[in-house]
Amino acid sequence: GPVLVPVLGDQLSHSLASLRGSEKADTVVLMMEVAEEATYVPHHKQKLVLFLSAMRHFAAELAAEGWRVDYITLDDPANAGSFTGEVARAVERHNPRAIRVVEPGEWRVRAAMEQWADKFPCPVDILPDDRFVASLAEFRDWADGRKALRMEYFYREMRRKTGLLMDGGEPVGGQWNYDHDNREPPKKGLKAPPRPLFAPDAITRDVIAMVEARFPDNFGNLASFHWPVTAAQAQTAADAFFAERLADFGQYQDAMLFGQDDLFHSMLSTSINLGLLDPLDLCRRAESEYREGRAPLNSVEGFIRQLIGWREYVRGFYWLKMPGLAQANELAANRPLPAFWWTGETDMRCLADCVRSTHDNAHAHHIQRLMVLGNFALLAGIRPAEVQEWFLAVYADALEWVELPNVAAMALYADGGMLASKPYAASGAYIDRMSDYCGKCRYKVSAKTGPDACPFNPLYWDFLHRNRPALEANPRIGRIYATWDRMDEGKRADYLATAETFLRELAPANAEK
Ligand code: FAD
Ligand code: DLZ
Ligand code: SF4
Repeated sequence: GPVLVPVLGDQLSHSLASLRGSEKADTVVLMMEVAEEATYVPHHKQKLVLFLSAMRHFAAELAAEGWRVDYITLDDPANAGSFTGEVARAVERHNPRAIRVVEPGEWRVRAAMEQWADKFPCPVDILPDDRFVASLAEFRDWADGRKALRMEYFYREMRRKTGLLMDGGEPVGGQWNYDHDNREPPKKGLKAPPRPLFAPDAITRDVIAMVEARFPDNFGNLASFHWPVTAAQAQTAADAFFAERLADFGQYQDAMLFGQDDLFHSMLSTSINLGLLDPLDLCRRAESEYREGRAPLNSVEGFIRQLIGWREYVRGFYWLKMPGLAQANELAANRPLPAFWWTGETDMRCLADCVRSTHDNAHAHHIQRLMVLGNFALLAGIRPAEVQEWFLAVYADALEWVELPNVAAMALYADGGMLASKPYAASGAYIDRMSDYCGKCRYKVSAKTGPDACPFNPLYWDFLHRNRPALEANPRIGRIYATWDRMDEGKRADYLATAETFLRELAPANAEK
């Protein structure tokens, strides 16, 4: 029989290792829409449409190139409902002499895939996913014997390996990292150019109808679906980013403005994570924007660092720390996820705007995820497992390998500081400095305690007080306790009482999705 090549929903790259090593005449490409992937978390409707539509477009492209594609739709009455079940059916149909597949992005799927060799009568070859700069073995070697795994040092290795922004052995401009230039508050009246939107074509409209029919109660809005679903559309999106937004990307990377959901971000994460864009190619293009004088070094270095630094690093971290990372809860946080994370019904204007953007776009930008949503969950002590599930469900770019390290380790400090040297905890002043959220908020960011106080203010101190045994010894945070200890006792009691009142009144989400 032929070689069976299963291609998963985040493997939509024509250069995929399993396709590169195969002969068209001798191969059946298997693509599977399965209930298990559609329901393992309650995905945002746009995320469901994005994956399924992009899969259908990719299958059509492969067929047009002459590949034999066996495509199973979600509403096929014979659908077995899981990758393993569908591969079993395909083995019956095609009697393959071998199965060749690229390793999956998620641990859950890897565990299932490792059973295939025993289940099926033919050999199963699981190939490394070489769409990353660092192999998993390379990351393990780098991590081996290190006490803390700081992204910055790994990033320098990736700069040397790729030669990106290098002048010989030295970093361009003399420094590795220009992040200190990338923390500008937004200027009054700042407005980013709009990004290209991709209207749903017939394939996407079919998927939209299917998702509305099968998942009517999932979170999210489909009227505003306009993600790129093909490599060509993703290139158009990338072109627009390089031409119109890269130059300001660095400066306003941490800025937040009410109702401006994209600002100067690339909005390319969905396309990169699905495999429609090659991250290394994007980095080379960004570098040439710098070399040709069209974008400043801080923007270009920042963009490249997100891709060959953070993105590569969190992937290595995920595979190093799984399966424990999914259960990690170093700070023993035990509060249920609040209902407003789904409804957006809160007087906290920053959070309401972030939940609204998440609902409307299946996207929020990094600082909204980290310093508004993540910071709130950290300070309020929300259960990591519930926060993780929410992030995995609601963002169109969420695959567990990238979501989990960002949520558990970066935002919630649930790993106890392997990734971050201290918790990203901040009071309302940080959000006020970096955004225009606070002016029209029903809470006062300058009020520290009492019913009008910005909840981030008392929650900040409540968090530090509650977690003192775990955090006091941290040299980067210990001195904050000196400030706390110097406050008079009445003030400290007011902080704790204000936090307690706020937390008591937080309605939990229960089973509501
Ligand atoms: P840009 O700001 O334009 O950045 C460029 C690219 O760099 C992104 O497309 C992305 O591929 C990469 N990148 C940037 N930051 C990170 C990071 N911290 N980790 C990995 N890659 C990064 N990113 C995801 O792709 N999927 C997730 O599920 C996800 N969950 C997150 C959860 C939390 C709590 C936090 C703090 C961050 C999360 N991120 C996640 C990282 C980051 O927020 C998104 O990649 C980014 O907002 C995507 O928008 P963009 O393409 O406009 O990014
Ligand atoms: C996210 C997702 C969804 C919603 N549906 C599918 C699907 O039906 N078929 C598929 O191949 N992939 C889907 N995906 C992406 C997978 O969850 C992703 O490829 C794996 O989790 C990676 O290990
Ligand atoms: Fe958010 Fe506090 Fe500002 Fe309101 S005052 S927008 S709750 S940071």
